[in-house]
This record gives sequence, structure tokens and C-alpha cells, in this order.
Amino acid sequence: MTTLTPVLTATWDQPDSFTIEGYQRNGGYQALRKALTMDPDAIIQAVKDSGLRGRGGAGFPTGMKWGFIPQNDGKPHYLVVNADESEPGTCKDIPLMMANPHVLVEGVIISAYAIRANHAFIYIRGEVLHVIRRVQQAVREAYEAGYLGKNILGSGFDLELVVHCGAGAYICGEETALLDSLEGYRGQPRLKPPFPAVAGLYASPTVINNVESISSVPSIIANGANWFASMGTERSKGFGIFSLSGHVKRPGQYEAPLGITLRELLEMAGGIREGHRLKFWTPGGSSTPIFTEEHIDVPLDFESVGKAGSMLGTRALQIFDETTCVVRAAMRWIEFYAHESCGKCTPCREGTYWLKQVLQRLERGQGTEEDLATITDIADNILGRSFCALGDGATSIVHSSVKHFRDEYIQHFENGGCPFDPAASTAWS
Ligand code: L3W
Ligand code: SF4
Repeated sequence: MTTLTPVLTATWDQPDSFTIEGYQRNGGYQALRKALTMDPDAIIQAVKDSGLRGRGGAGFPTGMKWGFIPQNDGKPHYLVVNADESEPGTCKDIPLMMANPHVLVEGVIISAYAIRANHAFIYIRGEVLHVIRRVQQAVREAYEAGYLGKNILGSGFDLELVVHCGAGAYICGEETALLDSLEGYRGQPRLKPPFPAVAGLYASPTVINNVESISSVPSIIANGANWFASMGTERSKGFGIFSLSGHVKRPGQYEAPLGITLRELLEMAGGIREGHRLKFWTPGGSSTPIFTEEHIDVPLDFESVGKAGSMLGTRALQIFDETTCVVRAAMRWIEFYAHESCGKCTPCREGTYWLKQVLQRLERGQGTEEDLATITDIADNILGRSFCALGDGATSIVHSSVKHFRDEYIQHFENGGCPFDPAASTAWS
């Protein structure tokens, strides 16, 4: 039985965990002191050796990304933290920033020192004003303590850290749209390559990492790469925060080694609500193909989830029991994607609009057999033809729900509408 490995979440139940005093009492900023005595390249090597992979969805090796930043190029380097958490079901970065903002600030300082950046930004989604205030407070405290600004702890290293509020667009979580937004433009994805590591913010080399990735760095420096690499699986090292939501008795954040299974997480979370059974779930948020009960023992690491036909994504486990209509769930998610599509490319802009129309028609009981073929056809024409991952992500629920629950779609047009009572799925017994 795999057990929890609280590191980032270890102090969440302490009433002052978010203050600099609380953080320092628990050993906070010791990793920074150690890092400032190290050569920046040794820090990059430690992060490479730890096996840390990006925690924002794609799982790209963090140390390798840092290693792409050119040396002695005469250009400014930037570090940008992607704190635009908006993927449906994903609720890990926001609680982390609320309960432990200083682990992020300490991670930013160490990471910026490693990549030789003197300016860093934390880009937070605009709707979460309480989180923005919490992180701003932590940044102020860090400046006052001499951890930010000029000549940090007498090391000769300077860093300015700015907290930037987005305006609440899901697409700004896509790294290049985030950069456009940060530069003051409308947030729309840029063509890649060049990747941000070569030409990012203001066309300079830029590292963009998720909140949880950067927050994992202090513990790697403090405890060593081997400590981190000793957890998880062979190619998915370390721990991560799994967010459980939906029809589960104790929803919340569970920090555990990668490779834990849904069965084990459900045991910790008290199981599915009383008297009900698991119907389907997402392993990594709404952009990842859904799983069913047959996948309950799939190890939640990048490789195993991929092999089983989905993606680990952001480890947002949304749990649905047998009262949930899968067509309705697909419709609700597609409504989200159609609303959040930035409109830059035709397959996603038009495709998500038409998927929404057809799914709403099926759910209303006005659908036909042809609609089932139509949604698959539209999704086929979005997948692989869109400019960024948003379009591809939108097709996941369509393809996977038709694959696992074709009969339920057929019921919708044969029986004149949705056979489920929406109240049963939202009411708790
Ligand atoms: C330099 C190369 N850098 C890749 C960098 C690249 C980026 C990272 C990963 O999508 C996924 C998406 C969502 N030289 C490089 C290089 N890089 N090759 O590596 O890149 P990529 O393109 O694989 O992925 P991405 O565009 O970052 C992220 C999925 O996550 N997702 C969504 C999550 C949403 C949130 C949120 O709301 N906060 O995280 C959930 O599954 O669908 O597939 O940095 O520059 N040769
Ligand atoms: Fe915009 Fe969608 Fe195209 Fe991405 S796939 S660029 S979100 S229209």
C-alpha cells in the first residue's frame, strides 16, 4: 500500500503556514542559503538528476528545460511561473499558494539563480483575488527579509519578483499565450518553435514552469536529488499533489508518490459516496481521455496512464458515480472549451462551437443517430489540426466517452432524451 508523502502540503494544517515566520520555523529558506553557495550549473544538474518533470500537464523534464537557456548570450533571462490554474478539476496550485506561498517564492529565487535570471514573474489567474493577495504578501515579506532585491543574503545575486494578475482566460495557461498576456497583448498562443527557452518574454530566453514544479525545487536542493528520485517510478520520479473531486467522500489534495493508483487514493479519501459506485473519472483534468472502473489499478505515472490511453496531465481526478450522465458531462466540458477557445484557428474555434450545438441537441432529446457520427467527425477534424493543445484537449472527452459509453449516447436519441436525473448526480446522500 502506497502512503502519502507530504512535503509541499506538510504544514497546511498549521494556522500560520502562509507567513514567513511559520515557513522559517519549519526550515524555510534554508535551501536558498545552501543554493546560493552552489554553482548555478550544479543546481541545474541536481534538478536534472532528481528526475523532476513539469507538474503543469505535459511532464517535460524540468532540468532539461533549464539547460536549454543559452549561457553568456548577453541577453536578459526571465523566469515565469504559470499560476493560471484553470483546467477543470485542477485544484492544487491555488491551495498550495494559499497555504504555503513561501515555498513557491523560495523556489523562484533558487530557480532564477540557477538560470541566471534577475527578473521573475508569477502569473496568477485574475479571478482568485485572495490568492493574489496572499502571494503578494509573501513576496513583500521576502523582500523585507532580504531574500529578494539586491545582493540577496550577501551573495551578489539580484532578483526582482513581480506578481502579475491575468484577466481570467483559460488560454493564458498555455505558455506562449501567457507571455503575450504578460507583455500586454491579447493572450493567444505563439508558433513554436522557437520555444520560450530560446525566445520567450520580450524575445529573450525564458523558463516557464508550473507552480508545483518550482515549489518542488527547495526540497530537492535541501534533501538532494537522490532523495527525490527515490520516490515514484522509474521514469516518473518524486511526489505530486493529486486533486480528488466529485462523488468522493473526502475530496481534497493528496500528496503522494507518482505511480499511486486511484484505488489507493480512494481508500484515503473514504471511497465513493455511500451507496454508489464509480462510473468514470479523469486522470489528469478535463483535457485527458476519461477512464472507467477497469482503470482503477493503473499506476498514476506518465508512462502507465499514457499506455492505458490517457494522460497524467495535472493529476486532477474528477470522480463520477453511476448517477452521472456521460453525455451531459461531455456537453458541460465542451461548453467550457467553446467559451475558452481563443478563436485564432478554425478547427478549434468552429469545431468546439459545433460540438456544443450537437451535444446540447442530444441532451435535449432532439438528436439523431447521425449526430453520434457527427461529433466523432468534428472531433477527428480538431485533433492534430489545431494550433495549440486546447483544441486537442477538447476532443478527449468526445472520443473517450463515445468509446466507453456508446450505448448511453444511443439511448439519448432512441429514448428521446437524457435518461438521467441531474438532481441525483448533484444531491449528496
Ligand atoms: C525547448 C524543445 N523547450 C518542449 C517545453 C515547452 C513547454 C514544455 C512542454 O501543454 C499540456 C497540454 C494540456 N526545446 C521543447 C521545449 N519544450 N519541447 O516543454 O511542452 P508541450 O508542448 O509538451 O506541452 P504544453 O504546451 O506545456 C501542457 C495539458 O497539459 N493539460 C492542461 C493543463 C492545464 C493547466 C492549468 O490550468 N494550469 O495546467 C492537462 O492535461 O492539454 O497537453 O514548456 O516550451 N524542443
Ligand atoms: Fe486558440 Fe483553440 Fe486554436 Fe488554441 S486551438 S490557438 S485555443 S483557437
